[in-house]
Amino acid sequence: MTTPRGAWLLSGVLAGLAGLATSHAAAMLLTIRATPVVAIGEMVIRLTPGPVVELAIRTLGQRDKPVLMGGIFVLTFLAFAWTGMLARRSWWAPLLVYVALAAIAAVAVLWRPGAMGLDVFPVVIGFVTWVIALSVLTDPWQRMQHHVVNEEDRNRPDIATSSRRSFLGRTALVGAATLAFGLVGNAFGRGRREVEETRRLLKLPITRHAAFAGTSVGVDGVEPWRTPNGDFYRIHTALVVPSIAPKDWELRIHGLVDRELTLSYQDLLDREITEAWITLNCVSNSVGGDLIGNAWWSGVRLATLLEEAGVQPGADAVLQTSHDGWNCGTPLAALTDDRNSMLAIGMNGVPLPIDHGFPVRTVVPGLYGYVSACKWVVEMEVTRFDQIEAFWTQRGWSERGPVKLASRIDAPRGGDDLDAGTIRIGGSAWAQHTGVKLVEYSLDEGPWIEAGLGRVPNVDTWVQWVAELEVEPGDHTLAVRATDANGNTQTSDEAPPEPNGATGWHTIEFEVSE
Ligand SMILES: Nc1nc2c(c(=O)[nH]1)N[C@H]1C(S)=C(S)[C@@H](COP(=O)(O)O)O[C@H]1N2
Ligand SMILES: [Mo]
Repeated sequence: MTTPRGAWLLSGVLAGLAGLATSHAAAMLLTIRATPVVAIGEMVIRLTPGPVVELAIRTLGQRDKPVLMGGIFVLTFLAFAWTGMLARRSWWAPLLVYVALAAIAAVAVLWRPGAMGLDVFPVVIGFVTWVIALSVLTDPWQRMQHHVVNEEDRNRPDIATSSRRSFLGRTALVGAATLAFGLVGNAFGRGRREVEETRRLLKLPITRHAAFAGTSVGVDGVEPWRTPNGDFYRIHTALVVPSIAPKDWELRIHGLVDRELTLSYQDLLDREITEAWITLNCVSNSVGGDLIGNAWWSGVRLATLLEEAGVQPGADAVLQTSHDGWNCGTPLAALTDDRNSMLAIGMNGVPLPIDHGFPVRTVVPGLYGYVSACKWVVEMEVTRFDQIEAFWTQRGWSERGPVKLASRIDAPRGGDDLDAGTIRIGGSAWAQHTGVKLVEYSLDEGPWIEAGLGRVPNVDTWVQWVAELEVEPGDHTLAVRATDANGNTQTSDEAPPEPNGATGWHTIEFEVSE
């Protein structure tokens, strides 16, 4: 007896859709911007030769993207139907198709600018769903094929009927689950899309960054002095990033204060806006690492707000709490002295991106993010360090997190193979809120030589360094160290990031050929 073709086709298509639904839901829940299918679309656009793109735009006009996405959906649809047909004869053939589809999606997702390892997670979820759903759906027919061993059985209607019944039940189940995941993904996506739309339409009383000349030393391979928002490192513990509309945002300042303050977003806009270049970095950054970025921040000074609230004697900390429940304890002094600690609403001249804390986050020059840069901040309790524990201090990180003096080589990169002759080397150095006075480099453990420095607008940003040097064929090592404005030189002692920031000289190896 033969099993119905249509049922195999349907199984393949439904299993495929189920995988798309779970991967989409996973992407939305993790707020990964592109679902795998969209990422594939973007990859196709990037791979398509220019003339073809132009031809497509000329003939299709505005419809080019819908046509592309439609084409991708049709092809995946056919591939899914095919997996169903393949499942009829073998268990491994559909698996191969799934592996191929998942591999394409993984490459597409990871190839996006600013992609992170976690971005492949939805692809993995989709793949697992495909395998499970296909086996669940085709199981009744597989059994029927295997159990029908002798000729008489072939015509036993009871076997066919029970297989059909079992298949229909499973189809309904998988179909319902697919629909549910589709709806979940859609709902989460919509919440974020709406806030994103509100954010996009916001007109804030902030300036685009004031261009500050001379900050860049103009060496190829050195990270730009101003980090574009899309390239700014992102660190948070939230799996689902809060989507908060400005009208729903409120900050309560309370604790050891004379007057409690409750601020709305509009209250912030009505105040004087302060703008400044501030370099933010993560305590988890390893020597030479890239968990650091520099932006033009716009916001309201915290010193003014805390003065209004009237801080009481004895307080030395502010426990900040995010909408997502994360918290941090910040030294009160860093929020009330003359530095530009602020409740930021703008980043590089646009409303704070959602992933960077929209609508409001804290920025404190000179402290690592884990003790200060609370995103989606909704509560500030003026208190004492001996009364509190915060998210990272509970996990063994230091109570206070002043940024350590550090420097980095961006060009050349470790492992580069260069031509003999003159090369330009460079990178950056930072000692937020103290300032960097001197950067030196040493080639092949030779003497320390002073590098040139770019200009900086204040002591709260990183500074670029540059040098020109002659290199001869062979293997080389290059090290860098900085000295801060107080005359302290970076220690060569190597310390890991935990518990309060890495130390050591960034040292790289490169090769020079004839
Ligand atoms: N709500 C919330 N805020 C947070 C964090 C977090 O996990 N949750 N991480 C902190 C850490 S460790 C750093 S280094 C900075 C990173 O800010 P960014 O993602 O805008 O670069 O945010 C800080 N603020
Ligand atoms: Mo961090």
